[in-house]
Amino acid sequence: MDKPGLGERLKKIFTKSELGENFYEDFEDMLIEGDIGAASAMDISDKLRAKFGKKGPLSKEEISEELKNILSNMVKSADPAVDPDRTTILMVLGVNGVGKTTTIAKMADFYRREYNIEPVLSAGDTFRAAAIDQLKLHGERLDLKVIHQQPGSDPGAVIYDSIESAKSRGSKMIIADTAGRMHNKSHLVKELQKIDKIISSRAADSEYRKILVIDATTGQNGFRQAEMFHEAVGIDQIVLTKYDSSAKGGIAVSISSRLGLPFSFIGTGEKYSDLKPFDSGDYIERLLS
Ligand SMILES: Nc1nc2c(ncn2[C@@H]2O[C@H](COP(=O)(O)OP(=O)(O)OP(=O)(O)O)[C@@H](O)[C@H]2O)c(=O)[nH]1
Ligand SMILES: [Mg+2]
Repeated sequence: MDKPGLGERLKKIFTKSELGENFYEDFEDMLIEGDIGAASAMDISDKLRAKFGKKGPLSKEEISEELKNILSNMVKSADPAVDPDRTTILMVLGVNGVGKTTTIAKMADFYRREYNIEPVLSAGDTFRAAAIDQLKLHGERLDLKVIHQQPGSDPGAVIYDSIESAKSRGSKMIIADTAGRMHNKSHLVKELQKIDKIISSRAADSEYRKILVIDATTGQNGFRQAEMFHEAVGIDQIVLTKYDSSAKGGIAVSISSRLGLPFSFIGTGEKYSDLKPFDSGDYIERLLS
């Protein structure tokens, strides 16, 4: 945490400028530095201006309160709840290194604890041998079945097998890993669309969710990732990871408000228990602290 959070910065600009044009300029800069993105920063600043424009001078507390209101209308959360009587298929997507495999293990642990289901883990990232081994290791630690094939094999086939295996074992959940890296972007998109088609064809009676993992430390790059994956396959829910390692983390604001995508979980560490259902109130509190 090398930089102060938004709350600290707000304090600074509040003591620096009167509530005039300068204030709003500094305010927008502050939001942008907090990874909220230029478009959303302007949007927030316009709303604040519309509320307080001619009034002034205001206290930091008043601004903070209104900022919380504005943000809570921009950041959407999705309930991660599942129906334990119906099969749920979670396809986990995201660029390399964002925390997909770790999040899969954490979600498996969460659903077992909360819903008493035994998820089948699917090693659909066949691009690297290490990715398969990593998921197998989590499976051993959690004592969960991991369906895998050789590195380089067809991820669609691995996930198909996983769905069949879950069916025969009576498991109500499949959580599938996917590769975040391919030879190039169009390869990746094509591959994901192919997997999506296979799952869709097997998911008639199931709840099928496409879960995108976004790393809170990657800044506005995260917005472009969300746009790319959403365009490729249509994202249902997002998990924000590494919120513990980011003093900024405003990325959820622009993704949620501009793409309309909700967040279902937030990751705050490397342990299995460091994953909580996303609470937009908590997220905003922390963002402004
Ligand atoms: N601090 C922190 N670290 C995390 C969190 N989630 C994941 N990590 C760490 O981030 C690193 C990458 O995680 P992985 O799960 O391997 O990421 P991935 O997206 O599967 O990566 P690839 O398979 O290489 O594409 C690991 O060292 C994880 O322990 C989190 O919420 N907080
Ligand atoms: Mg991985």
